[in-house]
Amino acid sequence: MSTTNDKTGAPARRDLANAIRALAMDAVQQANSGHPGMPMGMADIAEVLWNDFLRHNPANPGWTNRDRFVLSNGHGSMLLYAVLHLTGYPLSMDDLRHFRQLGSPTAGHPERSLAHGIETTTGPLGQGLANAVGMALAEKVLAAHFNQPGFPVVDHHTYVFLGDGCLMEGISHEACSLAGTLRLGKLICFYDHNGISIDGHVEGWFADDTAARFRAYGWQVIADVDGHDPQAIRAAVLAARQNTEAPTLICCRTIIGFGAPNLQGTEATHGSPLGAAEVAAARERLGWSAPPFVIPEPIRAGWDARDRGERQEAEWRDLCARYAAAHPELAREFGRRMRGELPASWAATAADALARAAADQSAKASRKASLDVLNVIGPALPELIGGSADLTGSNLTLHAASVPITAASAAGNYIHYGVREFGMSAMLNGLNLHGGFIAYGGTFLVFSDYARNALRMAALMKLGSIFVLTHDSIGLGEDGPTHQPVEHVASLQLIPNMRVWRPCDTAETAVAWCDAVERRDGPTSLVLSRQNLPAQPRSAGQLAAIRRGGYVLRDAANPDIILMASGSEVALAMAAAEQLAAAGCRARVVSMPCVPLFAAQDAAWQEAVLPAAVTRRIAIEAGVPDLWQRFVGPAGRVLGMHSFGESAPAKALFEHFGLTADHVLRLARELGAVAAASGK
Ligand SMILES: Cc1ncc(C[n+]2csc(CCOP(=O)(O)OP(=O)(O)O)c2C)c(N)n1
Repeated sequence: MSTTNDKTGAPARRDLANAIRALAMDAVQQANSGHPGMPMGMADIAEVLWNDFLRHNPANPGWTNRDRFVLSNGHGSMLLYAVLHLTGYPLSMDDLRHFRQLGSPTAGHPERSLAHGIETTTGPLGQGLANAVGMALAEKVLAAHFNQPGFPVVDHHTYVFLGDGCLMEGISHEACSLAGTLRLGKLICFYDHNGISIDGHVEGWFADDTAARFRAYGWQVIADVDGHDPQAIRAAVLAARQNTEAPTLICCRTIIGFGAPNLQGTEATHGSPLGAAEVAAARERLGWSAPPFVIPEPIRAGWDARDRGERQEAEWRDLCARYAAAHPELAREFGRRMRGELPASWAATAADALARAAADQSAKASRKASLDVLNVIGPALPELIGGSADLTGSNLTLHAASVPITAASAAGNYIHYGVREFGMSAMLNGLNLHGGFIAYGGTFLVFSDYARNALRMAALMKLGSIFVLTHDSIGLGEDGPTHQPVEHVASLQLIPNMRVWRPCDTAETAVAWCDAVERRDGPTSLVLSRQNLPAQPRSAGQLAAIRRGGYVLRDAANPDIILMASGSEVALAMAAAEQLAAAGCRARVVSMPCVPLFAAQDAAWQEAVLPAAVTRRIAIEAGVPDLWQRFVGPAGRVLGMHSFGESAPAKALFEHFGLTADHVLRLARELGAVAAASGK
């Protein structure tokens, strides 16, 4: 390599950084696809952060007290893969050679894989940053829950790389504004201020005074740092760590594609291979003589973090052992929380919540039923951390044991997120990614659109985030069509691995909550009503069957017709079944609070609930009809919404849109169910 910079003969810092540049150029070239510019531009920053500051153990990527590192500008994934490989994570050179290939852990954008040291899935710009805000908040709250004088068992930083794109995205405002307000002092972000995005030089579309913007949020800003000067970067990180009262943004001036002699500083390096000639020229310019995918031994040794990581973790384990001796109960609880195990009492808590819900025969909004359940499970689940995007009184997310988290006190379990649905949802994901928490947050169902990509990312990452989505339909009434979801339940169902519950009463709401808490490999959307819903009578067997997602709520031997519904429309189906019975028609009512769960049941259950022989079927939902078609079949009908709602009292709206028992009766007659019954 070109130089050594000290008497020890250790490689110069620039040479260490060039290992990232070479790997990025070569992997992108090999894949003929990818983004070399950012890794080449941020390589010097990564070298300083990873070699001088980051506390992590490549042999145990999931070490509880590791620093978290988030690559929010995820298109620069090769930077992350390179440093993980170089520092000693189980990410092999072969994996780097297979960048962007099927089955390789080196996907186009980083995909969460703790085994490889990838903390979160990034790529949708800005969202990694918001995840990181959630992680930094998790650290602060956990520290408040568990640290004792002389025992800082929770004590780590959260570092983020981000670019112009992340800062242009609105979610960066939501998350960073709250991070400043909550004084997340151990969050340290590096802004890759290279002046370039895909369309070229950003002045024409991004001329903010970013430093002033972040100072206004209450951040410490270290402006104008030369992102290619290790000493300047080091000094900035030291200053960032000094300030524990405010998050820090380090604005680093960098050159995108640094080292590519003809293309650096231009958008040409952003997202395409440099080409063989330019790669060769860059090697020359950088003084990097090793062939592709070869790391000279001194460079490899300069990066290897395994010994340091083992030592750091061992020190922490020693601290934990002393903590366990001094505070045995806290230590046990800390271990449980970080392993993600529910308390031993959970089964009893869940049974209690369900028993109370089943005994409650009062008519109740399911959002209120949800609060009742939270009042039972909340005090028994210290890992449950809630919040709302400024709709606490509407979402009913604040339970009796909720304690708000403030800038001054992190020893709570409730976050007033403010009007920031997307930021909140991505922060929920960050809280869940960090570990130690089961995070939920509320907003109106209709605003799940604002948050949608974070819900999608929760599903993609298999996170147990819980989204409390109230005001589920035209049933919210007077606020009108801007607030009345029509397509949202169906559209959430379309997200793979998203479990949507739309309970019809208190008992189903209790089951939905318990299922959401227990489900740790995917998110749940709890869709809840504003208006009161009557309690439905159930046998013990029916109560147990709620967990199947779809079950017979009102039976009739040899049914002439099946009515099926979810949420508020179950009561309507029950009323219609009564009226049909009066006309001699035997109607079965199927409650379907969780379609994906029902769809996952075995064929025998599905046949028992929806016998193929009964082809007269009507589904009722105050939403778009499309997704019910699969259950009603070609001969069935769906009574749903075909337009946006209107502003009026709920009762008037159900009538206006034909969501009535009379209408169900009419359809049943059209299907011949009543005639068939009288012919028996
Ligand atoms: C939400 C979102 N919108 C659009 C994109 C597509 N995209 C990827 S990188 C990029 C430009 C980012 O510019 P910058 O952050 O300055 O990255 P750099 O060019 O410095 O690598 C865009 C628009 C994306 N990944 N995520």
